[in-house]
Amino acid sequence: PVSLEPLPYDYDALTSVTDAETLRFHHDKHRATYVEKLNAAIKPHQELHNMTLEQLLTEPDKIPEEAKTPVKNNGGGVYNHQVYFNAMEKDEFTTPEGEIGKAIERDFGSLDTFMKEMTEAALSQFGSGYGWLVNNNGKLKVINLPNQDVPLSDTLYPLLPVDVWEHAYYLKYRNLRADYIKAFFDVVNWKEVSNNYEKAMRD
Ligand code: MN3
Repeated sequence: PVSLEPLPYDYDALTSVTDAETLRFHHDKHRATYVEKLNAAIKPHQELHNMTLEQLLTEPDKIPEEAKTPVKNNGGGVYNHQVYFNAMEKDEFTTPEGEIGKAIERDFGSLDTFMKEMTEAALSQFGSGYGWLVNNNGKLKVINLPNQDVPLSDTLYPLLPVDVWEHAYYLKYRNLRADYIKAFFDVVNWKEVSNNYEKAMRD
């Protein structure tokens, strides 16, 4: 079974983007529920127990029919929240360095242009979902995906998500999704994004 990873920081560590109450609900309730429901969905199917989370999400042919939808939705919820929570850090605006910094300049022109495109993608996601910075065959790209779909395939690898489900921002920002996205950039953990990029280029 998959377990709930602890947050890599305190509940009050990200106050420039979110408050402790939102973070507590987001992690201890929403994220935990995806973990519980994924485990419940795979429990009756012995053949799924040795598959990694990535395999469960990228090899749908191996999933029995009745488990396909719950594995996709809840497995995606587990995976996406893992990438999201790890991609933030204690309040401190930093900028991407090294290879990821160069790749952002190469593919977007500047960090500002990247942030504009990422904001646009996250804002225009109708309903629940995420804005994503992804590696697309060696090129960085910004996309959005609905619900808990994962950008994980032969051609896509996730680098940085911004969760735009209302549970991520509604307590503090109400309907102002744009304000939440703007503040999100203040807590991006670029070291983690850089690690994700290295993984994407290696695999
Ligand atoms: Mn969420």
